[in-house]
Amino acid sequence: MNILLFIAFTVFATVLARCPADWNHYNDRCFFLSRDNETFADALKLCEVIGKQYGRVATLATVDDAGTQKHLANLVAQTNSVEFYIGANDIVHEGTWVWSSSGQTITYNHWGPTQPNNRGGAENCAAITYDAPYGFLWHWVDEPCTFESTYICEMPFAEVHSPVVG
Ligand SMILES: *[C@@H]1O[C@H](CO)[C@@H](O)[C@H](O)[C@H]1NC(C)=O
Ligand SMILES: [Ca+2]
Ligand SMILES: [Ca+2]
Repeated sequence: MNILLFIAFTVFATVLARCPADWNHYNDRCFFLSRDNETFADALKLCEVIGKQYGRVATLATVDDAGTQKHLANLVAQTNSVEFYIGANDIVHEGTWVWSSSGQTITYNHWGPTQPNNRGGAENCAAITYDAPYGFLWHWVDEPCTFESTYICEMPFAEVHSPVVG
């Protein structure tokens, strides 16, 4: 094969594979469910490391509307884990919840009963959890950031670019 055609084909094939095989596509993002339990800081770091393998900036999931919440709830319900970190945290200012992706204050939330309660004055990281007897049906809970949990990474859904040739 002509080398330029080969390169063009490779680039084209790569951008068409917009979410890696083990990632889930929803709207403008790709999501990844971990199987490992990590602290919030380690989870965030690991998302970034995984994203770099695909040349993208990955972070913990930004659950910023009801559609994304519902989609992720359906996705995590298919796993054995009952708790997943998302990107919301109030580490910098107690009570001011921001997304790790953007630093922007959250505008949508899906807190469970009595959450966020900052129990012990030390709960600054959000997870979605299933605990039906307590009314948590993949609702959000604030946890100590040192709690080790599975987590959801996200990265942008790559745009389709024009192939190099053609
Ligand atoms: C993660 O933590 C959960 C809950 O404590 C546990 O059931 C599960 O086995 C852990 N997973 C790993 C991979 O350690
Ligand atoms: Ca807090
Ligand atoms: Ca809490």
